[in-house]
Amino acid sequence: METLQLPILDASYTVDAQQVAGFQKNGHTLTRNALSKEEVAAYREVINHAAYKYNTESRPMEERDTYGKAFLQIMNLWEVDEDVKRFTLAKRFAKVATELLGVDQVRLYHDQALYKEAGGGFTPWHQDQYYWPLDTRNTVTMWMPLIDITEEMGMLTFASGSHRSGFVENIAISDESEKKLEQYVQDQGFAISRPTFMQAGDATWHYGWTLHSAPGNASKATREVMTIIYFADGAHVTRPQNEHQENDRNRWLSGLEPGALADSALNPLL
Ligand SMILES: O=C(O)CCC(=O)C(=O)O
Repeated sequence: METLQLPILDASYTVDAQQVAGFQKNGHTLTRNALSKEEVAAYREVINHAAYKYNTESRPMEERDTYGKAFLQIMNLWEVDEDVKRFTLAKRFAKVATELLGVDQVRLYHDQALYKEAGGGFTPWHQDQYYWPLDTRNTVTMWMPLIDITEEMGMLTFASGSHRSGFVENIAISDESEKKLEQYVQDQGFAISRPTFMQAGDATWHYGWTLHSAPGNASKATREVMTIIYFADGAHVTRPQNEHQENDRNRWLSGLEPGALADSALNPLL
C-alpha cells in the first residue's frame, strides 16, 4: 500500500450545539459526510485489505453461533497496519468525539472492522460498556460504513435515552442478551431509532451504555463497517465485572491494574 497517497484526516468536521445536545439526550447521533467520497474510497481500500488479511473466521455461517453470524470482527487493525493507523488516530474523528462527550481530550480504546456478510445474522441487543473496565460514562463508538448501506443491510439501531440506565445486565452479546434486553427496551418504552440510509463516510456515534442492535444483512453485499472507540482522558481502570472485562483489561489496556489511570501505550491521547 502507498501510504503517501492517503488523504490526511486532520481537517475539522463541525458539530453544532444542537447535535451535541441531541447526542447527550438520546445517546446517539449521526454525522453526515464525516469523510468525503474520495476520502472514504481511499480508506475503504486500506481497511478492506487489512480486514481480510487479519480475519480469522472461516466457518460456514450455519456452524457459527448468533454472535459469530452477526459479523466478522477484526480488531485493532491500527496496531498492525500503518495505513489503517492514519484512519484510527485521525484528529478529525477524535475531535468530534471530544465535542460530543463534552470533554477536553479523548484516548483510543480500540478499533474494529465489523463486516456483516451477505446473509449474516442480526446483532443482538447489547451495551458495549459491558466489556469495558473503565470508570467513566464518557465513552463513545464511531460506526462508519465504507459503502452505502440501507436498513436491510444491518443498520445500527438504538434505544434512545437508554445510556442513562447505566449497566443494565451483566450479559455478553448473545441470544440471551437479545431476549433480556429486548424485553428491557420494551418495558422502558425507549424510542427505537435508526437511519434509513447511510452513505459511505457518514457515521453514527453512540455512548458505551446506549443499548443497540442491528438487523441481519438481507442483501447480497457485505456491510463493510469500521468503528473506533474513544474514552475521556482521565478515566481509570476498574475491577473487572466479568471475564470479558478481564480480557479487555489485558488486551486493550495493556494489563493495567484496577485503579490505574487508563493511559497505556495502546491508548494514545488523540
Ligand atoms: O455492527 C454491528 O452490527 C454492531 C456494532 C456494534 O455493536 C458497535 O459498534 O458497538
